[in-house]
Amino acid sequence: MSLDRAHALELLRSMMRIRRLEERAAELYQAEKIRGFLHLYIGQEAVAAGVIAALQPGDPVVATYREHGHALLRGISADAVMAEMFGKAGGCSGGRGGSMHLFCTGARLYGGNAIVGGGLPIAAGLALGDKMQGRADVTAVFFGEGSAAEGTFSESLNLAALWKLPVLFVCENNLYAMGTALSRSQSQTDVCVKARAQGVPAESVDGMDVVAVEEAARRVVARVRGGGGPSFLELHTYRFRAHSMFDPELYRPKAEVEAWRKRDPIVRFVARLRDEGLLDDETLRGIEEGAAAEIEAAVAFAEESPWEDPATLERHLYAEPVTP
Ligand SMILES: Cc1ncc(C[n+]2csc(CCOP(=O)(O)OP(=O)(O)O)c2C)c(N)n1
Repeated sequence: MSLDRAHALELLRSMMRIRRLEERAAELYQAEKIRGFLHLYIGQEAVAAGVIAALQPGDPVVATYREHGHALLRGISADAVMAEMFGKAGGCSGGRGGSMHLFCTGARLYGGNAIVGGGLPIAAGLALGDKMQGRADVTAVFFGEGSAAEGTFSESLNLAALWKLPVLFVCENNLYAMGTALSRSQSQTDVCVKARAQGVPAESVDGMDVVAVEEAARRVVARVRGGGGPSFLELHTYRFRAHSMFDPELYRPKAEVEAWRKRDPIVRFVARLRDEGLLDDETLRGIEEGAAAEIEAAVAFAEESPWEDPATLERHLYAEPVTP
């Protein structure tokens, strides 16, 4: 397929913004500026970039704890994402959520969810709400293959299929759930078979190829938006870094990591764009520098953002009193 240059560069820019954000987050974690848990997305950028490019700006997005990139591409500013990772008041969740709980109803990003499989019923609920209120939105929910072992997986797919809910299920299959390969925890290792068993049409795509991801997502999103009921995409991808910053990575061979690194979605896309004469050195440098400047500004914003006031610590724990 021939690529539209402006759009292709936008996809590249999306992936590079995520990569830069994540690389800086890793450094800031080592520097103890970001505390708690931190799960990096490096290697998987083509999935968020390709799928979100196929959505409308108002479509709800639900993600897991590996969601910094999804939040950024859904329109939450790098400032608000970074400040949230710092636990500062300027963060998109007011500093109360941290890395795993980026949230913004204005952008229709409904998490950032720490519970494996926890986003699936939230997505079904959002889609039910949209359908009942006559909105033509498509909810995209991103989750790992580890979620396919959870009860919420079959429950949510079942209801979505039964009620023809407008949900796009996006399984980011990076082969490991923490240190557990799929075949060690699930008798059925083909997640598409599991999805089809619940009546949801499913297909597998190369998740390291942003163009293939976007093409597949556009096709199925159109069907979902047209009232065809839910769809399921399995994206074969890989995280180049550890599960979280605490993971010694004893469960996978270094050669495997190296083999997947050769399929880096950014390096691969840059090579393709060069081959097709769509990218020159200067444009590439411009995109890299733009991403770096955006993230540096976000770090400065997070540094300067105040801590939340301890006097308000109980806010959001209890319902605010309603005066009649
Ligand atoms: C219900 C539940 N069980 C266990 C955990 C601990 N846990 C955190 S991440 C994770 C692995 C999830 O793997 P996967 O869904 O494949 O996503 P990935 O981390 O690969 O993106 C587990 C078991 C949890 N957070 N929630």
